[in-house]
Amino acid sequence: MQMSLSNRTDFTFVIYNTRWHRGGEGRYWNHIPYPEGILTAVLRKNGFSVNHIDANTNNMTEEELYNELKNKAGKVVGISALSVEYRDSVHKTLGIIKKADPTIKTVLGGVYPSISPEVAKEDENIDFIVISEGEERLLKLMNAIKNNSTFKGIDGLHYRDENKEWKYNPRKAIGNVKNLDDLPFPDYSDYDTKKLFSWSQKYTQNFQFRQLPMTIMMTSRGCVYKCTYCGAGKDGNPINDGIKRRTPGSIIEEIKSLVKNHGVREIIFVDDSLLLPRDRIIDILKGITKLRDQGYDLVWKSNNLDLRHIPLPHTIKEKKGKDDLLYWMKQSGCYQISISLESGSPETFKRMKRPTNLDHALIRLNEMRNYGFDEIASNFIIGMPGDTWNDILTTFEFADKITNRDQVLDYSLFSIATPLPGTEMYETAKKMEVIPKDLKPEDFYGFGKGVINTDEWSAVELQIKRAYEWDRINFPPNRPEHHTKIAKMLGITLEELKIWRQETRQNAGVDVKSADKTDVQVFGADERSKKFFDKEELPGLEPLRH
Ligand code: B12
Ligand code: SF4
Repeated sequence: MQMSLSNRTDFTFVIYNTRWHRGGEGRYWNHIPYPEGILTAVLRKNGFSVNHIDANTNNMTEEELYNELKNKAGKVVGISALSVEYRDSVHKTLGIIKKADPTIKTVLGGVYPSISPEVAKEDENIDFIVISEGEERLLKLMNAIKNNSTFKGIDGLHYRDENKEWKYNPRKAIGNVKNLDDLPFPDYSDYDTKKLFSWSQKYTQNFQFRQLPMTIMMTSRGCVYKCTYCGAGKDGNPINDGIKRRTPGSIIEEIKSLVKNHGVREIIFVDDSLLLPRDRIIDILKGITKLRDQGYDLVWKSNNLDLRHIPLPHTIKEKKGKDDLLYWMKQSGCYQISISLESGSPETFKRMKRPTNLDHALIRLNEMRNYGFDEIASNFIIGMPGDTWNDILTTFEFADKITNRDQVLDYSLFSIATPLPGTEMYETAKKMEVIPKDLKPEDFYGFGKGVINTDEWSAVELQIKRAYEWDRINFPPNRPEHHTKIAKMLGITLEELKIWRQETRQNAGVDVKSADKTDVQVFGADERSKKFFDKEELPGLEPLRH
């Protein structure tokens, strides 16, 4: 039954079911409604009513979402979308929303529509696209809809005029959120966070947890670097909207509220450059250490720490002092390090515009071991436009050396360079004519499938090489204990690891079904999740240390 317009909620956030990707082939992604939470808090603070429909956590079918929308959808429905290659779940969801009620106004925001609005705009089920930071823009949009006034003054907004033609109000050069400390903390009150924060996602170290419940936080926005393969690196890009950082005090307050309201015991920081400037991060880590000393049972990690920001040992003035970053990381409960070394070839680093000194990298990795970090993973990218086959081999050699000879790295992940729209690499690949002229968004598949072909090497060769090198470097037969360690980091059994490796080799890293079907560990299927699910009380300040 449809609600009458008068008592309808003003705004509904829908989280799409990531399993709808590629006609239901997979792949599931754990989605914490962090942007949705912040935007909800902003809207509620300004008097708008908001509700949420989470098709992902609740693994809804299309029909279930349709029925849920019939019952709950507000006058305006919004979706947050991350990456262009996962857009089909987004567009499917938009279709269901309009089918449930064509009078609903739909608004799309997030990285995908911000970088690729032209792709998103092809969907006739979208009414508005908000580019870049949404806090002020969404509020202005909601006020304009409520007051039936013009959209012309809202920068960074794509909207349709009375003839259904798309119009765009150019985005101000630098985003409109001036001070991140002014933003409210994310509002998760519509969610059963005991469930939402107690998932684990197999086959990725990023979504394995030491303690549940867990959640994500971003303490700063923007990145100081200009890597050619990354959307955040390109000047003027909507996801490069100036560098903004929250103060340590506000971050500690947010952590306290997450513990108090949701029993959070683990945090993943998702900043692009968490470790800069050093004073700020050390103050944050001292704050977390203090909370732990007071009995807060907290650990943390980050999905991507920049190795270049770890101080070289000889530069530390005072051990355990203000500049001893690794000491404070350890003290504050950081238990796993994910970095992006990206290459082993000096020539590739130039192409990436990513200045890296590999001797220093080795010193830093050794130092991490000295401080007791025993779960260190690194990303590598192979096959940049302009790379020679030797550059590619050099990267594998380097990864092998630091993993198996020096044993300062525990797990190496290799991605095939993918020229995503909005990156400098995309422009270069077009100029060099190493990607098809009519490259379509659906050609982006993930980072196991190449789209670049050069005179020297082909995408298929890279796929095969990547699959076999990943297997060789990470799983040498003479280090069985290492296999066990990686399986533990990825939250899988040795049997699952065996099948995954086999499937990766046999399919050259593409269409690897076992790793794509990560939704089997729905909440409660995982023993650690179950532990909290079965409990009536949130774990709160239980003094459990790991
Ligand atoms: C955390 C994260 C993830 C998490 C998701 C976390 C979660 N919510 O549970 C996980 C691990 C699942 C993930 C997965 C992937 N990710 Co990711 N991820 C990020 C990361 C590091 C932070 C995102 C975040 O939370 N930002 C904080 C919030 C507050 O910012 P925001 O999302 O931009 O939201 C603001 C605005 O965009 C806007 N907004 C957002 N939503 C909405 C909605 C409405 C209605 C409105 C009006 C406004 C609005 O307002 C918000 C507040 O200002 C970004 C890097 C980055 N700097 O953004 C990469 C990033 C988004 N990921 C990226 C990629 C490539 C992926 C994967 C494809 C990785 C892979 N190997 O397959 C998958 C795709 C998943 C998918 N379904 O699309 C790329 C996307 C590049 C591109 N051009 O498409 C990014 C940009 C990293 C990078 N620099 O390359 N990711
Ligand atoms: S890859 Fe990382 S360091 Fe490079 S521009 Fe992107 S976010 Fe910054």
